[in-house]
Amino acid sequence: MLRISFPCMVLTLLCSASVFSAEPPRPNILFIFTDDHAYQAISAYGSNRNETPNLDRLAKEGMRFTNCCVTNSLCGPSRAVIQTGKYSHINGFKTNEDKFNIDQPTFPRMLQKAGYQTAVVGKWHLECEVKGYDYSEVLIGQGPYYNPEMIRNGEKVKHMGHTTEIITDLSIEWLNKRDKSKPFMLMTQHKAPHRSWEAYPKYYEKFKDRVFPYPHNFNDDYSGRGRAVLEQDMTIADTFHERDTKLGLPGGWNGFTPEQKAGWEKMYGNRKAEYEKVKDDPVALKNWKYQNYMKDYLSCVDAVDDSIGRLLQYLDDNDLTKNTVVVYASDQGFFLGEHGWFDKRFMYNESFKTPLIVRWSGHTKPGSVNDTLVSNLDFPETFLEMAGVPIPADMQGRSIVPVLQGKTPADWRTSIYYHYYEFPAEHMVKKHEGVYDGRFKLIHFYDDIDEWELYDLEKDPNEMRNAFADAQYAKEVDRLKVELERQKTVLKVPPIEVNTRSFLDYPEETRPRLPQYVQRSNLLERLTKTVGERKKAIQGTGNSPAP
Ligand SMILES: [Ca+2]
Repeated sequence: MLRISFPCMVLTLLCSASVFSAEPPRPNILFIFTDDHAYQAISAYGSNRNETPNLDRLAKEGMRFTNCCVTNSLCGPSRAVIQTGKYSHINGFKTNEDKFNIDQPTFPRMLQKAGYQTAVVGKWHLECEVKGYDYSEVLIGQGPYYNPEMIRNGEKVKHMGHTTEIITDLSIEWLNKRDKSKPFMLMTQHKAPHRSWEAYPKYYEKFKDRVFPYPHNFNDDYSGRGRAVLEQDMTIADTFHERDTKLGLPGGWNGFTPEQKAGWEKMYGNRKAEYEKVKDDPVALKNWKYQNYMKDYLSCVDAVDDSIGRLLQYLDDNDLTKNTVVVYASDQGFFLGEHGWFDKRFMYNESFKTPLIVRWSGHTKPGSVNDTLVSNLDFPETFLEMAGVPIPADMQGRSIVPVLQGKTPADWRTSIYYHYYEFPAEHMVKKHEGVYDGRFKLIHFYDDIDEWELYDLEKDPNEMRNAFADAQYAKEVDRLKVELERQKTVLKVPPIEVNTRSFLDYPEETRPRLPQYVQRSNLLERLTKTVGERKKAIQGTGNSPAP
């Protein structure tokens, strides 16, 4: 007779019990990520300029975040933060001029080690080899809107067609041929809607004759604020160049097919004639640029929304909806004419906050809206927790899994730290750091400046009035200065260097660190003139209303 000892029998029973009452399978993760997609251009976020039915569907079926703040509002740095869960000063990727050290710990590699199949398709922009993925097919640098050359697992591959559609096709192809015995983590990362917003005829048609409303601070004259906003180079009026207005040809024009050239002509053939009519009237010219900016940008968003629709449909058709977490986010926000601007970089809301929508069946309450302070810094920790992988102690964010389940921990962060480094550089946004606590925002601009700003977002949601020197806010200033120092200590931020002499005021021969871009574009000459005009305008009538 076979004798089985009692402890052994218990163990056998326990083992078989765990097989039969198996935990639910680990979820798949589909991370859909865009470049420069402003929350103001998503109808679920209340856009008054466009409709995004597929993103709206995701929000209706999942949780939408209203306070997802990035730590450094720039393309490459944001991606590095998501790979590592660490701030730019720790992961080493502070500006778009940097290269990412891919050999540091990254979350895709941790998921891969834990048995996930990992893939990335689309924009990579970390200026390094792709590692941590079973399959990768990425754009080179920024990549074009048409006919992209991509790097598939290390080999160059040329594609013909629209980049947004190609990235979607490749994502679906990979989903079809993946190893279905393993959970997956797929990052579908669009180039769109990044500058220079080159539309596809199919999407442009809808916007062709539309007239878009203007943000009410479209004609902001920057009064009541300091040198940082005065000395930037990112206005629709002054900084737009020929590719932005489509008076010039797009990147890769010579490789366009005759059909693509005809499509381009159909969309943009009238621009030169329209320009001739407005070019001598600065007000009409600025408005014309804005209207075209919206047509082009929102067409690119439309293509992204279609892509999301296709991916959601794929999950539905393949019985994957229930066990796949879908996360939609952008690398940061974008200005769509607010303060007269395009681009990002500043800690002001339009660029500091990024859309975040998460659908996780059985976990996120359908149609919920959450205002917890979360960040792109939290994404990798969240993915690791979803996959049951331990979160390394040196990651600086926090998993939002409990937040997604509607149970925000009592000790959740009450403020978030921000730091932007790329100066002097394109758009000339000065270095700054700051903290935001959900209502107040304290910003310190430094390097060739030493100026502070405070905004009360409840009373001044568009950040038009710097309240730093207002005695009424002295308490808030003191409190947030302490909080800023506390955050810097916890996050191990090195000290900053302050210099009060403006970059623009140095004689040419002694000006420090003049980057190539600044030399090439006559930026300083142009900016010096523009800043002079802005100062004069402030002496004049003050902010004029939007059209
Ligand atoms: Ca970006």
